[in-house]
Amino acid sequence: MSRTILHIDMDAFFAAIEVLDDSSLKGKPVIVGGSTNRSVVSTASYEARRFGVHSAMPIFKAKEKCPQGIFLLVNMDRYKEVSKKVMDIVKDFSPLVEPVSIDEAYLDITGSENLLGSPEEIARHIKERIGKETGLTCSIGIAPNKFLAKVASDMNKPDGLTIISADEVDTFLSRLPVEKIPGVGKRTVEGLRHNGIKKVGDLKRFSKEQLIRRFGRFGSRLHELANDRDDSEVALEREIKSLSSEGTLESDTGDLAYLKRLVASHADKVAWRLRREGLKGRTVTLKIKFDDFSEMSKSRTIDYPTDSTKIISDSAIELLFNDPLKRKVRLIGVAVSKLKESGEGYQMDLFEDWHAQEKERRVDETMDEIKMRFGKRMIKKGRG
Ligand code: TTP
Ligand code: MG
Repeated sequence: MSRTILHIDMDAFFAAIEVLDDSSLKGKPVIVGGSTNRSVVSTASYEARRFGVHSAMPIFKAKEKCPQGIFLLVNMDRYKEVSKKVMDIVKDFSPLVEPVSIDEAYLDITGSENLLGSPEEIARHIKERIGKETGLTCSIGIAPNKFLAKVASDMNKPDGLTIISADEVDTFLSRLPVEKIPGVGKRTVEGLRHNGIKKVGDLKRFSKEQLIRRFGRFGSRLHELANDRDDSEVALEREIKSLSSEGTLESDTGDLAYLKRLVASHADKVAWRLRREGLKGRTVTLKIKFDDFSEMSKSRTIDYPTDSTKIISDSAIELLFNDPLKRKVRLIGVAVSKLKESGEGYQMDLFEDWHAQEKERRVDETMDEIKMRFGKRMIKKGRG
């Protein structure tokens, strides 16, 4: 059955909120990002983009390109508050809403025509309500699948509304440059071009097997997209109750120094995912499976929710050293539960070790920034 999917993406989100909160910034090149010259731009207003400033560009470079720019610090709590407002509005239009990032969501409105009007009318109505209730503009794409809806929302930014109807899909794909595929990096684009593939439609000449051979797992996705077989569904937001990372060892061991390193690495992964999801947790659990397949898990609840690599890692390592191991270990992992959103108040200055925590927070922030820029595998803390 043909579906109708909407993709909504707010325009210059962080920068637009800053302008909303300070009308003297209207029409000016506003750049939101980190505080030091080593940090990067989160986003820039469309005025600033004209100078060549864009997300992920180092701040010092943005300053070179746009010396008259107004540089502001990220105010995540405020952006989250607005994001919630937007998501609440969107949820009035369909029970099937999938928020994908702070400023973006998919809606499945298949079969809503009778109740809410044509897809275009629904989109206009959403834009109008977001405008009235938040003072911000968004861009919406409408298409028969998620991939094309996302591509469409990006086509007429800002304040855009783009519709790709079912009978336009083929023509659209045959003209769509491959670099517009979400998730396609420079290297893949080069690889594709090297094979004479410039448009998504050009991929049709290749079988699924050929594409997999050349591009790995992503090849199968490329085949789907080119042949209009993006069946991925709009998935409801699930509440995350706990985050974990675990792994089976290459061989069973009782080597505590080695296990300690593994625990630290799992803790690092969990903490990074917590920060990425904007969550903090209070209970740290160490899970162990022994060589006879018996399992054990030990937990420790700390006084305040955390997303710090060091705190989670230290707690898990403490649990590891608490009691002697009764057998060799086959699998080990770390989980964090009792989660809450990072923004939900906790007065850090109530704690004596505020400075230590603040220092760790900065270390984590720097690590995260490097991970985002160069890929997760690049760095591991030199601990353990
Ligand atoms: P985007 O929707 O990619 O960008 P945008 O909303 O600022 O601009 P556009 O009009 O092109 O949609 O991202 C949403 C927010 O996420 C953005 O305002 C800031 C943040 N962000 C970062 O912090 N770092 C990044 O590298 C990107 C791409 C976004
Ligand atoms: Mg956006």
